[in-house]
Amino acid sequence: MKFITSNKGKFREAREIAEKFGIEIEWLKMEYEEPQGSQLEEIAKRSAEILAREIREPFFIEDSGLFIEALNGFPGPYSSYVFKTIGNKGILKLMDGISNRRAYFKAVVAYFDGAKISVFDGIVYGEISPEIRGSKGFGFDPIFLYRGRTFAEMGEEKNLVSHRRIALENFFRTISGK
Ligand code: ITT
Repeated sequence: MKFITSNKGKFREAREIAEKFGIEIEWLKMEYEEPQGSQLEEIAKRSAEILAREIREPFFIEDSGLFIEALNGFPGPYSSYVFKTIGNKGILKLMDGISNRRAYFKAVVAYFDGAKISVFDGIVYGEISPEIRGSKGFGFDPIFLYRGRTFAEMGEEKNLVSHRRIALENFFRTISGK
C-alpha cells in the first residue's frame, strides 16, 4: 500500500508502525495541494478524494498539526506553513510570557481502498517547552514536551505514544483485522 507524503519524517515513523502489523508501505513522495479548511478531517478527506481521481489503487495520506490551547488552536491545520515560515523559534516567541503551555498533536489518516475513503485519527497531549531541546524527530518535536521530555529527545520512544501512532494503529488494526 502506498503512503503519499512529501515529509520523510512522517514516512519513516509510519513504516516502523506498519511493520508491527506486518504491513509493508511504500513511499510515494509527492507534494499535493491541500484544500483549505478548519478541520484536519475535512482537509484529509478532500485531499484523498482529489488524489483518488488520479491514483486508482489503494493509498493513504496523513494530515497532522500542532494545536496550542493559549493560541486558540493555532497553528492547527496551518502547521506545515507555520513550521516553514516562523518555525520552532517563532512559536516560542509567540508563547513568551504565556503560562498555559498546554498543546496537542493530532493526526488524521485518510485511506482510499480503491472504492471509498475512510478516516482515522489520533491525539497526544503535551506542553510547549520553554526552550528548543533534542535533535531527533522532525518539525515541532524539539518544542513538544511529553512527560518531561521533548519528542525530539525521545527518539524512537516517540513512536510508541505519538498522535501518528494512535491514528495509524486504528487504521492498520481495522484493515488487517488484528
Ligand atoms: P504532507 O506532504 O504529508 O502533507 P507536510 O509536512 O506538509 O507533509 P502536514 O500538512 O500534515 O504535513 O503538516 C503537518 C506539519 O505539522 C508538519 O510539517 C510538521 O511541521 C508538523 N508535525 C506533524 N506531525 C508532527 C510530529 O510528529 N512531530 C513534529 N511536528 C509534526
